[in-house]
Amino acid sequence: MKKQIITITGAAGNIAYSLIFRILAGNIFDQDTKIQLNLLDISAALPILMGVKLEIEDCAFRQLDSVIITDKPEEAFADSDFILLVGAKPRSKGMQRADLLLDNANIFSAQGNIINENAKKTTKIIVVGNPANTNALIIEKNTKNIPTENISSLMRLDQNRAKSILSIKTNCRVEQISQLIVWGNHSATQYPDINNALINNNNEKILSLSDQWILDEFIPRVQNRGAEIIEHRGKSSAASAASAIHDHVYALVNGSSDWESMGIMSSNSYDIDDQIFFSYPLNIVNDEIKIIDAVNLSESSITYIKNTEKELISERDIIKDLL
Ligand code: NAX
Repeated sequence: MKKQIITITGAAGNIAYSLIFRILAGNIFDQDTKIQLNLLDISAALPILMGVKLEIEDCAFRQLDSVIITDKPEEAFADSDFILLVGAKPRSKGMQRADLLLDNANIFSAQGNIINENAKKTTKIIVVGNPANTNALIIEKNTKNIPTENISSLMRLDQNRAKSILSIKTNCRVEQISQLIVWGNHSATQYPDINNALINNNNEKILSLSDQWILDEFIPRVQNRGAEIIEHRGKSSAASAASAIHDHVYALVNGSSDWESMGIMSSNSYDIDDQIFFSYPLNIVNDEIKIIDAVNLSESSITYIKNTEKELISERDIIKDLL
């Protein structure tokens, strides 16, 4: 029997409540592969985790092997094939962004050290808790035993949002759209780049879109979609975030024929500072993530890209003591 161990942190939270069921009902692995879930949260959340475990069992998922619930990161990370770092502190009323950054940075640096000591070298780490890209950098610096290329941060939610907004505008299906990517940070400075996008492998429809729609509607709508969801739901994105994490892990396992957006350690590609996690257009082939070279960038695209790079450098400055 083949088995994959998936660790989810923040497992008593909102995203996890969708994510767990999306993974177990999904098609990331072939149907003969069983899944062991290691669910980690803080001690106060253990009763909730017990309720979640009972619900998982009640689904009688064919692919489920077992569920471990724990407040001990050492136990949660042991032997894991995928570590989904979702758990983080939410921003409370009156809290400054820098304080949140530091609070969450401390969580990620502590978890990085424990992963380094307890996880397999081959484990793949996906950082979701915000600020996801900068937390991924902290994880990278604190997991010397794990190859850098095994660490990525979630940008697929932003990419999915861009695809769905474009599909509604152009009256086409999402699967007809390709090469639509998001550069930079998972924040309002991200750059959803429509310039290389295709519909049915053709750029005619994209070229017919007005600059006014792209600049004043499409880009800001994708950048601020998280806030738009909060405005309507009174809560942040959870089901769509979970679905995007599923898609991200699916692409890591099965590869991707389309361009993917993920935060990965920059290696000066596209002249971006080499010590930040930056979302690039990527291909994933045979378990290897490769930045797509020579994507066409207009002057305006470079301005957007430099702006989001600047934000990531300033986030890094705030947490530099933890690197
Ligand atoms: P919730 O507040 O519902 O859940 C967070 C959970 O993390 C809680 O159960 C909490 O007890 C747990 N937690 C806190 N500290 C922990 C620790 N040290 N170890 C283990 N668990 C810990 O938040 P939720 O809506 O699930 O969002 C989780 C994170 O995802 C947030 O940081 C959020 O900002 C981020 N997001 C990132 C996205 C991305 O695309 N990268 C999109 C969605 C989401 O906004």
